[in-house]
Amino acid sequence: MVHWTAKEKQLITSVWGKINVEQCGAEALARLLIVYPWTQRFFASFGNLSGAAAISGNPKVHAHGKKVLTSFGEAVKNLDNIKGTFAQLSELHCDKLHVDPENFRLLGNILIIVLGAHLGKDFTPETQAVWQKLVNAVAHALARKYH
Ligand code: HEG
Repeated sequence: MVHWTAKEKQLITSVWGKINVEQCGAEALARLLIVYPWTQRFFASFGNLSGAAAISGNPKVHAHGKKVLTSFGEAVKNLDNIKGTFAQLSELHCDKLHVDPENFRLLGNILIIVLGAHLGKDFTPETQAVWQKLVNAVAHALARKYH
């Protein structure tokens, strides 16, 4: 199990309190689809993904990005049980959605970039390192039920 110090927990919740989940979630998913275009294959039902402008303006991308980051927020609220929190979602992504778990790491790293862009100098190296630890833990938990 990943262990969190009181300081780490405080840095995580402080960032979470500062960000707009809808906006950052939409932006992170859009960037994933733009920077790693092969990830578009999982979202064939989302309509027009032809190019950065279409992706960024796509309402389904926006809604799904919000959904994903809101779900990510369950990790923030359950730092001491991230594996349990994502057990069902891990099964869903493996068995039903067939999402390659490498994509969880890609999205986590993009989320770090989006947070840095939104927080500016508030995103200190210490905060960045803790968030890197968090996105790694979430990616690991989401990949855990894969077989
Ligand atoms: Mg996933 C559905 C969470 C990364 C592809 N994702 C979902 C749902 C949640 C979720 C809560 C809705 C589940 C439901 O309907 O019951 N996803 C989630 C998290 C993360 C993540 C927390 C990582 C932090 N997802 C992720 C990545 C991909 C992906 C990286 C693909 C590149 N998710 C995916 C797809 C669906 C979901 C294709 C179904 C979308 C739909 O058709 O509505």
